[in-house]
Amino acid sequence: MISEHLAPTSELNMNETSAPIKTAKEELADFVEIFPILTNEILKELPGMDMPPQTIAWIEKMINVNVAGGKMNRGLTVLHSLQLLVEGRQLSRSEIFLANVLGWCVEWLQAFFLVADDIMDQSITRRGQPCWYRQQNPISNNGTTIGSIAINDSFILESCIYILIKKYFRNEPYYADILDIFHETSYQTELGQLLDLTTQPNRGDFSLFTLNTYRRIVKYKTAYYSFYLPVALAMLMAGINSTPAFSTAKDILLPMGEFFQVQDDFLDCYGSPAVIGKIGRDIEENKCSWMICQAILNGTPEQINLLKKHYGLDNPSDVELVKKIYGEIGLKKIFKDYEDESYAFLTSKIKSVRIMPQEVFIKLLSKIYKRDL
Ligand code: GPP
Ligand code: MG
Ligand code: MG
Ligand code: MG
Repeated sequence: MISEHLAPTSELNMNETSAPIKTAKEELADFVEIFPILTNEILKELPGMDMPPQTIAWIEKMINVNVAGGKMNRGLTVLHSLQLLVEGRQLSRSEIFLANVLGWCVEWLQAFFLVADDIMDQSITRRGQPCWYRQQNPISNNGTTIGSIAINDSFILESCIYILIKKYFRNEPYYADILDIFHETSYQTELGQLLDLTTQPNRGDFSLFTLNTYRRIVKYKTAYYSFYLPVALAMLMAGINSTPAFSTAKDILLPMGEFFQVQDDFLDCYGSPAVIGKIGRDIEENKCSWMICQAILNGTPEQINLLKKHYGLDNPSDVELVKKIYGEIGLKKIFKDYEDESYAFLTSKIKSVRIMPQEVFIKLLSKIYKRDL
């Protein structure tokens, strides 16, 4: 059981008073509260690096727009998982703070990816406002947009992660492990993004749109960073060093991440932009989406031929036709059945876990099952 893998309590608790038990709302407030502290850690180094006020203001705005304002599920998962991993013992205030710092590092990583992803996917909105690269350049006096400066901004967001980790974790025994996992996860996600982007160019050729290809893409582009990373960080904080525990976590969290991306693809087509904060573009962008893979598996030869003609075109009437065929094939029902099957599959996998508390996984699954944003 988990206690065998934990560092001695004294090492984690450091004679501090335990924090009082919090409601979910208070936990969220604690998480949100430290965001300005972390942003300030980044900003306060800049005058000493001879950065002019205009540049500091740019970075401040860029961080506020892109890192804050998401669902924060990934970020909060670090603390939630740590709490469950220590099995009943109350966390100290400093443990809660450090778990939340790591949670924000995951949110910073996500911001780095999303700023760049929106450029690559030619997306229009994110979290209910124009994507960063489409926003007005605050410095320009002639109404130009941020445009390709957003590429560099995404790099800056990535660098912030390592500034924060160094500031708060350099003396922790697991410092090298968290650096490694952020680097490894970034690489996995970048490989996933490459797989995503390279299944996109050949419009009308459906040979790459198979479930096997799809599953490889989403495992790499989404599951590692969104599901495995936050839990693995909590495990490292808890002093877990058993390889089988990390393998077990991966064995559940990667399929859970796949399920999450299938939902993302479904919502890209059928979600409400007012709720999800983004306007779907998977059809226009010729993406190897779960929707098109399922349409190919379930459609008649005539329907598939029509899809070949109209999928991947940035034109509202073609998109409408693709959605009409999706409706005829019954993709909503196919998705609903898949969601129920995935839930049953993941639940039964979780029930067989012995090496760590099952609640870590149950909590995550309950956050995403039947989500509409
Ligand atoms: C989600 O794909 C995957 C990512 C955001 C990872 C991007 C990785 C990079 C290395 C840039 P998506 O395009 O379906 O997400 P969304 O629907 O939110 O645009
Ligand atoms: Mg993308
Ligand atoms: Mg995208
Ligand atoms: Mg998407």
